[in-house]
Amino acid sequence: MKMNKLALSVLTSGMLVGMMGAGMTVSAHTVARHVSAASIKYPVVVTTTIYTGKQDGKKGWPEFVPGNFELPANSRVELIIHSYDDGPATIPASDLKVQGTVGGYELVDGKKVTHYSNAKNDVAHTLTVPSLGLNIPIPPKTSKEQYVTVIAEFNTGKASNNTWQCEAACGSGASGWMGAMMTNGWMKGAFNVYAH
Ligand SMILES: [Cu+2]
Repeated sequence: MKMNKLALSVLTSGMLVGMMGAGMTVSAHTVARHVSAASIKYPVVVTTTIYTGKQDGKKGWPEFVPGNFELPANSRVELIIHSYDDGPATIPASDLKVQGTVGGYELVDGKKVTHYSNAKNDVAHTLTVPSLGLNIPIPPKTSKEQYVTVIAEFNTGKASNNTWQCEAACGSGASGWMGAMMTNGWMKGAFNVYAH
């Protein structure tokens, strides 16, 4: 398991703004595991990036970096997902709706979105946590942009151990559910909420 699989990108808004102001790039590979309880600011900003198999060097294996998450309990989280993937994948009808977020929507490149359609091929991946009722679909990036940005806010609730899974068939094999879809830290992983 690579180190970056364990790296967790919890940054406070203030830190993020500070880093941007300093001209630094926020990298999911280098940020701290999580902030200490005393220094938690709200909302907690978490970033992850979806890279294609071409980018990560494993053909047909797209991945979330980081692909495991640990979040403070009873906190408002702003999850920022950047995705470089332009390929749509089929997802179960039950996962087409944005669920569990504040207001029931997510922002896609700044626009409010509440649901998606398989017919329009408009989902590439999802970050779905069934035990938390959370479903965040991620559309393919358009040809006009380097990556698409999805922002969703949600409340973590009490401490719990959860697993997230991408519900879009983006992996390998005839079903699209092999490879990355079955591998922790790629298209599934931990989504744990810790007491603090
Ligand atoms: Cu996926």
